[in-house]
Amino acid sequence: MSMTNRLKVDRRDGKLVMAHFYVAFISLAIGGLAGLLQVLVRSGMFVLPAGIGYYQLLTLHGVVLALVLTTYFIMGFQIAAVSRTSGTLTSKQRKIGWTGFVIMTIGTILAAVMILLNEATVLYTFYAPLQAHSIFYIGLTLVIVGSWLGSAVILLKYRQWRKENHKQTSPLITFMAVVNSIMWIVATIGVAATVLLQLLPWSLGLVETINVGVSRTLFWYFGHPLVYFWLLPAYMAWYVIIPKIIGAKIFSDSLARFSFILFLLFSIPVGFHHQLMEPGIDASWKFIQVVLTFLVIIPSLMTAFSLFATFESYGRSKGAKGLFGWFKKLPWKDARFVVPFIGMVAFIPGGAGGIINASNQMNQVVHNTIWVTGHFHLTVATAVLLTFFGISYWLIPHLTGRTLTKAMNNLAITQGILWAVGMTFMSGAMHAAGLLGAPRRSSFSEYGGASIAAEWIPYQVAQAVGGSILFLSIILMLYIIINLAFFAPKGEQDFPIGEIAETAEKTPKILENWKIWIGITVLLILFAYTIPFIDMFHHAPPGSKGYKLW
Ligand code: HAS
Ligand code: CU
Repeated sequence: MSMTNRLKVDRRDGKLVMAHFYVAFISLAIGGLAGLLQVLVRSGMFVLPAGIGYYQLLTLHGVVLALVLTTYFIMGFQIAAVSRTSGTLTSKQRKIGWTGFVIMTIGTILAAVMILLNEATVLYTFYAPLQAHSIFYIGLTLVIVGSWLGSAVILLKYRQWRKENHKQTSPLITFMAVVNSIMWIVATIGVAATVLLQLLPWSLGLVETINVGVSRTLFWYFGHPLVYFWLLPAYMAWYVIIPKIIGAKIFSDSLARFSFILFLLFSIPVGFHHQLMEPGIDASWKFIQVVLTFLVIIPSLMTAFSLFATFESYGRSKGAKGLFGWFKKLPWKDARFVVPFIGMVAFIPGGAGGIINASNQMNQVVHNTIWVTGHFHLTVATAVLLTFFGISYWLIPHLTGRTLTKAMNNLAITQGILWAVGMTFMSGAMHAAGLLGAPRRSSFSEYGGASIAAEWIPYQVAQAVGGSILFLSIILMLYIIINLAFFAPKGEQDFPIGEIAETAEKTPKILENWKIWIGITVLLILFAYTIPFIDMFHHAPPGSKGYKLW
């Protein structure tokens, strides 16, 4: 298989990828600054200048980081990975990629402008009955449509590869990008439905009221697979790229593919674990979706197992002894490994917190507290983001024909360590304050001198300390990225793609039988959602008018 792998991403494909990355890193700068200001406000020691609202800032933070940065980075990375392993894009495919990029960018600008004008202070989940300006929803629609074109590029390239390579197993990372793209398309149908059929006509005044339950359910039908859409590209790097960087082999091709298939099956029919405290959904359907949520934990446990196996067998091949001797043999001076590794470690408590969230009764303790914010800053904002940073440290010089110098490599390790320290403070304090009942998504308040609120304040100060360290780390990150894009010495930087261990089993053909997997995905979705949706329409309370609470 590795013989069909080309070693370099074509220059024209590289430009398309870099265009995505520029938007992603501009978003990081804006979102990071917003985050810094938020922790300062919440420490009680800082007031926002110039009439900027706390919730306006929080909306900006969530939208540019959770939605814009992630989507652009992922689209860019997947295109690079597929171009590297399945061949340069055809000019038609590249044209579709650019069209998608332009449409997404117009949408992003429209949405961002409405947030800056304080016409869309609805946070990144844009829940009804909070009502934003219609242009905000039009912007979101364009982002979704643009991302479908970006996904189409991946699927078209894969189809072409399949035609040209009968009977062979596809390159692993291409296969993974295909799974993520299919999942994305199926999931975004939900958010497109609520935006186009509910939120947009309602914000335009074409209809007076909205069915809030249906809208939130369609949102979470999309919102949960959204978090796996962020995670899977990190897993692509963990399964395929990290082994090559450390000089090991991929533990098992079939296991990696199978875990991705499980994500496709179980990522979508689980949205109710975000709605466990909501009325209007029968408890038995919540229970069923909680069971499905526990099934989607399995592929992550498989991933953890496979990574430990890779690390341990590599260490032993280098002569490591004892239970943990392999640990010392890992390349601790290579930022391309260390930065994502910090992400992997963070995902252990991050994932464990997720299991707590999903456990029905425990959700009552943590729901809508800042514990949840702590959870997703470990998962998306550490495990995923540090992996994306780790990827950028070799992919950007690869695409711009430069090299990661020793000095930048060391700076990148510092960046990762600063992130770990800052996030330990910030996320740790968020988890602790959440258990004491501190609400999420709320500006600073002493709640009329309530003694319980006084207990939260030291944690809010700790969050500000952590958030400030994280901001320093972002500045370092941006400095390194600018160096790698424009100033680093010319040279060759590898695009590492791991090879499969000789001991691994042959990959069964059924793993590429899309009819079966997409079929089961659809059946599971219909099973988990049909009756709850019928109930929601049947027993709908009167619709809600729009609220503008800012
Ligand atoms: Fe979550 C809320 C449940 C994973 C993101 N989650 C959120 C929100 C976000 C988010 C953004 O059930 C807030 C949404 C909002 O605004 O309201 N989550 C889970 C569960 C998992 C999970 C069960 N979440 C993620 C991932 C995210 C993410 C991944 C982003 C990327 N989450 C919930 C629930 C809520 C929720 C409820 C709603 C809460 C509420 O009430 O509102 C699972 O997928 C987690 C499984 C993962 C593991 C960890 C495996 C470990 C690995 C690392 C191996 C490392 C190695 C290296 C080998 C079990 C793979 C170590 C080496 C050494 C030497 C140490
Ligand atoms: Cu979820």
